Amino acid sequence: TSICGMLYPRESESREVVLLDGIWKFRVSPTEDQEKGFAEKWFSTNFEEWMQMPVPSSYNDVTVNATVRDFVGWAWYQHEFYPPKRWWVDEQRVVLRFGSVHYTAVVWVNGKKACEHSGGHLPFEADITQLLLYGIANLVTVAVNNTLNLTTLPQGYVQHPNDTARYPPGYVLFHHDFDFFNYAGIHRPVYLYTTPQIYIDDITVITDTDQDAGIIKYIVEYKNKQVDLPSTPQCTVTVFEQNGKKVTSVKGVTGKIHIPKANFWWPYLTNPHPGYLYTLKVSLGSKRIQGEDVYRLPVGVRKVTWNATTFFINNIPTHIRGFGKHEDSNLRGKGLDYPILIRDYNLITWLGANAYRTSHYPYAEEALDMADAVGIMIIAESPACTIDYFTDELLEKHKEVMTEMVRRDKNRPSIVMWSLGNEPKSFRNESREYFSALVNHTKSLDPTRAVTFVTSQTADKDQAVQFMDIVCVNRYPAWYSDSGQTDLIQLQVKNELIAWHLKFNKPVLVTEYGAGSVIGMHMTPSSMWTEDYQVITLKEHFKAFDTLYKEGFLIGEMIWNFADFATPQEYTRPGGCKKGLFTRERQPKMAAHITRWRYWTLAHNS
Ligand code: GCB
Repeated sequence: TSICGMLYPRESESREVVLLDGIWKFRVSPTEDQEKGFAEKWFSTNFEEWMQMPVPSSYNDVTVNATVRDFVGWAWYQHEFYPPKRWWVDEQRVVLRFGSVHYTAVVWVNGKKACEHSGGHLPFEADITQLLLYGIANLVTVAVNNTLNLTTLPQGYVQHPNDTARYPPGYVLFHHDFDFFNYAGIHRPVYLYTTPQIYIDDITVITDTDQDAGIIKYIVEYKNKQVDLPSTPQCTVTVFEQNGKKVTSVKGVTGKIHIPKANFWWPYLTNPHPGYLYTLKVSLGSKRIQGEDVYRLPVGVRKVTWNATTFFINNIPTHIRGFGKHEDSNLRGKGLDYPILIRDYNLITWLGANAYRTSHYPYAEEALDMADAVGIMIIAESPACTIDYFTDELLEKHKEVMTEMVRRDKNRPSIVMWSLGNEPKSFRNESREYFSALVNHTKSLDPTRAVTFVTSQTADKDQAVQFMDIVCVNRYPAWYSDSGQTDLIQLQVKNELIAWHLKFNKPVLVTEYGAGSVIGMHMTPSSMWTEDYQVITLKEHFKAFDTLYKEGFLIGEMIWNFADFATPQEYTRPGGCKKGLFTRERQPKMAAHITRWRYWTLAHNS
């Protein structure tokens, strides 16, 4: 892990941002010779053969080629760019930043290695000032490998079957236990940005409320590329209202800002102005000596707390109404797409939801910017979906990922909980020490938010929930158990959730429940896979939840899933997971309409 900050690239009077997105050159390694690109140094000159590939996007569904769709191994991207000469004249520091590349990435600029990163859902960057050439084309090459193994997050398995009667020699099978397609490629924007030589490397804010006043504690970290820095650079921090009006200004690289009668950050539908964001303008250095660096950070002032039964935002008990999501859409796979992103937020507010979980990995920063601004509470999940084997090596990787996640997202008001992972084999004894160590690590990085993970176990079997702040459970009565028996849902949900609360004396949140439906399929009496069955499944859960809210320990309900999404090919999935309220094209099923009715009713009654 690097100790640098990971601020989102933002333009300012001292910083330029250039987007390198577009159509890049792309090729895959021959299956039988995965090292070929390295041996032949594909990064040193322009590719001799290539196809065209959009960036950002998963590469899998864009071509008509099954080899590309199902590819496992090293795939290669290449692109040319021209840095403007003024960057050289003004002695700017230049950084190349990838929002995410799945899974392992090696990056070269002009034939020289710039950086490597492993982990498919978090940004990485490299200072490429010394690698740039001015006056001619610059070449960036990225090698991407989507192979997963027992020390990656998520885990995966590569098999080399040796039964020659059934498989040709050298045949490779790739397998994983998590339930979504292992899309790969350059998934999020690629930026070049500049800073002065003395620059703001990181900003950390922790906010609090005191009656109707807001408090922002901040730390600015800076770095210096020059050897002789005269003295500590000057730092000025100014807070602005959403309308641009100045609130106050303080000096120093650390400090505490007091805002009388503050506009707090509230979740959607709890306040006429949810998602209120101040702007924190940080100015570092003096114009006279070194040039000044300026960065503007959106800041929401709010406080997250909880006790044994209740979850509070700004001391107000808050129920969570939402769902699990995926970064998934037609053709683009997991590639960031602005129309899909904005459509999703329009559907989220149409539903009257106030929260979602970034199941099952950290989402694009652009998506979380929307959550901050709209007032959507986020349970930010790590990419640890379905851990089967707990080892020390995996724990180290998992800690590193939590460090990178918190570093990227620590300042976001929308994030109210960190989820360490989804449905690990937490009935195993080894999961106990593993999760206890991971909670401690995460709490040391961020003591202000709840830490949890999502279990699929029952209260008597689970070994890891005991260390968590909130009990988060996935249950599928009348789907994976007692298939077809929707009349059992209320009884089972009540008994299971009460058991959790009685055993651990913690608030309980249902993070997944639901049923699959193929849009347009109807039957009465209802039957699995029809829209009618999905509606009845949700309604039976609603009735159980209403009783449990009266018991006082249930803090919310989240449906699986917001929209249908791609899975590996399986005989249990008709073209993907169909538990969406919306189709993969983001059109409503019947279930979306009843959820909308429910969520708006809950919002009005709270
Ligand atoms: C689960 C998993 C989720 C799956 C879902 C399903 O428990 O957490 O990733 O997609 O069930 O539909 O099977």
